[in-house]
Amino acid sequence: ESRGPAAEPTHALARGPVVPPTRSSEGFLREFLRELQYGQGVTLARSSPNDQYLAMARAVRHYLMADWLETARRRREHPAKMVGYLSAEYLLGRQLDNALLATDMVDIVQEALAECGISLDTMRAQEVEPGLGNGGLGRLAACFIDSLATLDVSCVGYGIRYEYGIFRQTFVDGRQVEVPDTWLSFGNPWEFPHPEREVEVNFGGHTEQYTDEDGRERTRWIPGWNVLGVPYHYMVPGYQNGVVNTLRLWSARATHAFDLQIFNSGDYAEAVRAQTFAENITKVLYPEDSTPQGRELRLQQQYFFVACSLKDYIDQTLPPDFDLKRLPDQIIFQLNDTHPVIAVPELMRLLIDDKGMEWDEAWEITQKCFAYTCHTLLPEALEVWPVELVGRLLPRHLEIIYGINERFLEQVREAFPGDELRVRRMSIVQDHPFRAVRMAHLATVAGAKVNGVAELHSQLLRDKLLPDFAQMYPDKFTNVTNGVTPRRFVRQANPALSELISEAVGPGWERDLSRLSGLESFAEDPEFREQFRQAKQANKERLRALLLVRDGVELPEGHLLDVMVKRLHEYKRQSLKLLHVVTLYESIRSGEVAAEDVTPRTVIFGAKAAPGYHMAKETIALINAVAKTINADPAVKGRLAVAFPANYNVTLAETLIPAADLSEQISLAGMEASGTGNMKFALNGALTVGTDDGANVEIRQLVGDDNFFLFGMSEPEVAALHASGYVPSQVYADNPRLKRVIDLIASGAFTDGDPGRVSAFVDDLLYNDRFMALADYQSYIDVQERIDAAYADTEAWTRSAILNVARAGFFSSDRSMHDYLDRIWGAGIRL
Ligand code: B1N
Repeated sequence: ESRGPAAEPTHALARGPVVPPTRSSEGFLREFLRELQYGQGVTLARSSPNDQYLAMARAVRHYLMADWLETARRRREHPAKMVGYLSAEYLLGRQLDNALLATDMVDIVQEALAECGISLDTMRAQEVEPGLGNGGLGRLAACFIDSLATLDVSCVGYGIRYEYGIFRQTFVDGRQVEVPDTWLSFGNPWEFPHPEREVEVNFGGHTEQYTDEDGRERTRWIPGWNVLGVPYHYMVPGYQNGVVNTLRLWSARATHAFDLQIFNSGDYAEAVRAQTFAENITKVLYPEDSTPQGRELRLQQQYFFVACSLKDYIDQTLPPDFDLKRLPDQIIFQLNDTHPVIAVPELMRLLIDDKGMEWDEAWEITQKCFAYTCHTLLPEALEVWPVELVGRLLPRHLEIIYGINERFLEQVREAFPGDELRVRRMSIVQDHPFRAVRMAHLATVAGAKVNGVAELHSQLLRDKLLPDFAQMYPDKFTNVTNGVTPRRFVRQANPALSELISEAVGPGWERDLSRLSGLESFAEDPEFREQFRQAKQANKERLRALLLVRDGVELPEGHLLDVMVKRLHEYKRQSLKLLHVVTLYESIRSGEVAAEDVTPRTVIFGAKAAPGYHMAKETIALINAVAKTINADPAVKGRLAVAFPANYNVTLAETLIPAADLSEQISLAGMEASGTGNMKFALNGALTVGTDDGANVEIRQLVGDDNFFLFGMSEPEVAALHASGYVPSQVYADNPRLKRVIDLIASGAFTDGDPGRVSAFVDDLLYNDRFMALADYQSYIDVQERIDAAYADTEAWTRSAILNVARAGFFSSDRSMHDYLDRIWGAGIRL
């Protein structure tokens, strides 16, 4: 398709560069009113808040447009190596505030809106956040593309435009009920559809051999059906640096040919059904975090978006005459977990079948174009796809996977002669318990590099999850500890603290977070500590106001705010937190401690459970039941409260995290790959109570033992207990306090006297307890008692909190990106 006008423009305006609108409140007002009147087609007087929001969002967008077009031009004209970030999830969070911060327009916009009688806060509240991810993995992708734009690295994020993102969580009688996330229903001012850049994606059918003109034996894929992928572009602005990168999300449509064929057959209803069938592919985000269910539609989603992305890159982004031998000089595709790994055989297929390359050459190129990030240690989280399914959906890809595996296993046999057990362990195709493709093995064999997401995780990845591979390819394995963007999670989420930081260390720390170390000396300054406490207090007030209108919850004042927010999963051990809450409650109720002697504490939970995850849903119901009982009991009033606001998401996190005093990071050691919430809390001046797991290890090393509450078994201790045989019921029997707490829950004290509603939870703890909550119980109770005492020493606590902020600069995702550049993406990517 040709681009540009048919003839040379004659008017200066048409030749000139893109002119951004005037940066003043009047300039913005003009853009806003133009969008309202000409874009929405309403007058200010008749406009709804949604009209106003859409118009103002588009007006803000105008200020990014010149930079977006200029960044794209620059990248075309100086083609540096690009990062193609392949991720099935991007948990972006709201866009408006991020765009205002990137353009430094908050004040201008606020003033202009005030002239119209509109409050910026009302506008902010209109936006439904794009929830195109489940949790940490999706949010990480969003932080990474933010950092790459801020560092001016050429990057396109590729992903899926789910019509329904992560479900909205509601509670009915304390139990989770999922409601569809209709985030697109009021219009989306942040996306740019490009139907003219649609690409075709094939599925099904069979393969056949043929002889080409040069007499070569070749294979071709005769697909059974296909769909179209339409790209939607999103701006990814850097922080006040004139750079705007692109996020390209794909949406599925029925192909026109297919449509037309059926339409011509006269079966209108059938034509519409075909449409629906195709569009199903990007209909909904699978809501499993960490434990994907092997559903056919999910594999369709995965292949759909990587096929679109590779085709788009090769056919539309590279120059038309590009020599594909040089592909590794131009792109590195980063695989965000195994979800996009089907891109490996897809690139092989493109190079061999479509471009006529020989296998060995295509494989050499492919191996340089991919790198793989693993995000888990749970064996059940490693994706495997049944051979039968892959063969039916992607018959050519299955052949290619077999081809890769055959050659790979030959190398294994060469390196380890006679070790057939090893060959079977390492094979990309497993035979037991069913024949399936192991996507992590495929990614590891194909990837130039394989990384874990925190030091401990990378070590366990090498030693426990993929030891055979680490032995064979020691140089492939590396670590990049995760990070979070300081723009969204400090600057935007915590204006009070941000102002303090700027006063202390000067401006610009948002793009060089190592400068937070300049706060170190301020920890000793009583006046600064007082200001720091005031900032925390202001954030608590903000949270109070939000929870009151959002959830009808009234937070008590003056409490230690103890926060556990993350997906609900047994390995994360919300159950252990609950045992602590019931322990506190029981000790006051029984008169063991006087209420006046208890450090007042409010515990806040936020967690979605995968809809099919039974034990997780039982845990949610029990947390709500315990909260209801405790909050209604005058015996603990003013001393202990529990809140569980529904639908924890990025937007809530932005208000919740800055208000927290205590960050709960209590997974069983060796289970949480990294965690990223832990980093956000530390950067916002909460102290961590945590196990020696994931990135907690590095947080503790950096902030120091005195400023971190460590408890529980270490990973080697967990392994030893597993090996020696763990009997949770014995722990229960041996610990009278634990026994009282579990007996209280089991008695139905929190469930209207009904033990039936808690028996699944209790039985699992006593007779299974896969994640050893009972084994860590006493240690957890002990550390929480130390926390109560520590919180009472206000000055010492504040000093520790400041030191957490000062020493957590390492956890900027900008640093993570530098590490990817140094250790994985290699030379050729300009900075
Ligand atoms: O990825 C985060 C880590 O900080 C967390 O520790 C880790 O649990 C998380 C299948 C996942 N691992 N695996 C997933 C998500 C969705 C899905 O369908 C797996 N998420 C993580 C960032 O590194």
